[in-house]
Amino acid sequence: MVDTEKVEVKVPAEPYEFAFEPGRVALMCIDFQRDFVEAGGFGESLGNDVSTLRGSIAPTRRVLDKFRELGWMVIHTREGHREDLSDLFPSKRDRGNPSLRIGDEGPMGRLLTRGSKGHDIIPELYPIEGEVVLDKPGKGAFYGTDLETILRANGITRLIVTGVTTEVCVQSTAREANDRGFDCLVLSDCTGSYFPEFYESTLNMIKAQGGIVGWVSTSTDLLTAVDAAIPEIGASK
Ligand code: C5J
Repeated sequence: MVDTEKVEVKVPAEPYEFAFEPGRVALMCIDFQRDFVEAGGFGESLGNDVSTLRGSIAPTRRVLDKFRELGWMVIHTREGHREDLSDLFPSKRDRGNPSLRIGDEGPMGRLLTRGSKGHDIIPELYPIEGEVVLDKPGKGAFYGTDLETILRANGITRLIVTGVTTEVCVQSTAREANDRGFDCLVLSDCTGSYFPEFYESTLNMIKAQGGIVGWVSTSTDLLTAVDAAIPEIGASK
């Protein structure tokens, strides 16, 4: 009988291997919302080409499926605001003087407003029962939420990070996690940006200086490492 706590999944990563124990890891799916990923949403209203994000969906789905199969923790986040916008700073609403602002009516309902179609998670990665769905008013998933409590209550110390956009909510969350003592592995093919140069720079920044913010790998390397560890994990189930 193998003790699951002693099983280690060893993922090839940069700047060096990222190892985790199954019971201490959670998958973060950050802001895979229609508002960022689909036409007619908040991202497009800011003038972005949202098609640049879509490549991250299928690899994330493969990782999500594996976490579901193994019963490992999954956390989905959604950036957005209360219907009365009482948690929306004027600076955030007005910045850039866009044609449509947060809370305004768009083709998928009110932009980045809880309860609207655009605020919800895309069907491809839609949460299932038992997965945490965390609504957040800011970019980082720790700001103004109970994420830290949830992670600590569940013994989680390491995060597998996916989501959009790389340099905004993904990076903010990885930095917040790092400052709180959580280790983050960002999967490069499971994140996307409207700006290719920001995508590259962000991943380089995260893994620079010996992993000053975290580690970077790919979904394939993660899944191969998990599958290599599965005979042991399976034996202990
Ligand atoms: C943005 C996010 N880009 N989820 N939010 O405003 O990255």
